[in-house]
Amino acid sequence: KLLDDAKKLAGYRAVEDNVKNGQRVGIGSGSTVKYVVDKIKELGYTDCICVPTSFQSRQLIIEAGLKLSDLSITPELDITIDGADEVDQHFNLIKGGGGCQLQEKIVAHASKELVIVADYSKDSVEFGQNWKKGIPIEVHPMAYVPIIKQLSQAPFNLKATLRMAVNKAGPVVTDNGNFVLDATFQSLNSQHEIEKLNVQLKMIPGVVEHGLFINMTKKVYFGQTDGTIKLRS
Ligand code: DER
Repeated sequence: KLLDDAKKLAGYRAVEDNVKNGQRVGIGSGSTVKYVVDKIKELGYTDCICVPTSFQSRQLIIEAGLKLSDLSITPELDITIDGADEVDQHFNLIKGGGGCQLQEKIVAHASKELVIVADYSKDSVEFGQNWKKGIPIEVHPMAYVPIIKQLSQAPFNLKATLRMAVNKAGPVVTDNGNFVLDATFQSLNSQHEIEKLNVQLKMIPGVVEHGLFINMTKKVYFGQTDGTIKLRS
């Protein structure tokens, strides 16, 4: 309940502060973003044009009766509001807890601004301080075994495991038909190392996208348990 209220606080305030009726809005994925859509609807912003980042996000837009579009029709967005699994003091994000990182990063990249909404549990100083499940890496199914092997070696030294589904036999299959690896790391204690990894991961054939969102946002709303909001910007 406390956590949910914190998510709601962040989602509502981010919309109140940043969205105007008629804007082209990227809608992220996850549980916090649900409140973003609720607030857009509540404010009656029926002229907003909304682009989803997953089947879940698309359903939220449709069920709220908001205008649905896609990047083919609306290739440039004014703002994307999305959740995160962790945000460190340098605005490095770990995303992909919900397995939606590919479309989230594409839509964020197509936006003039990315605003993150999160509950207090995502608020970190050091990278990897709170989120211990590793970096989500979306991979083509044919290559997951060789990629796990390559990730275990230098220069990565990551322990990657295939994300298995809970309500389906076998691995999680993303909205794009790919698998997800969760890659835990010992220490990534410099911005330089994080930025290097951000690029190196994408160079591995078969890696489609990953959940490191580096230098993509400058504004994060953290909902607190006491009804307040902590804004990092
Ligand atoms: O998958 C993602 O990147 C989502 O944004 C997600 O990790 C945030 O999830 P939450 O809002 O349900 O905590």
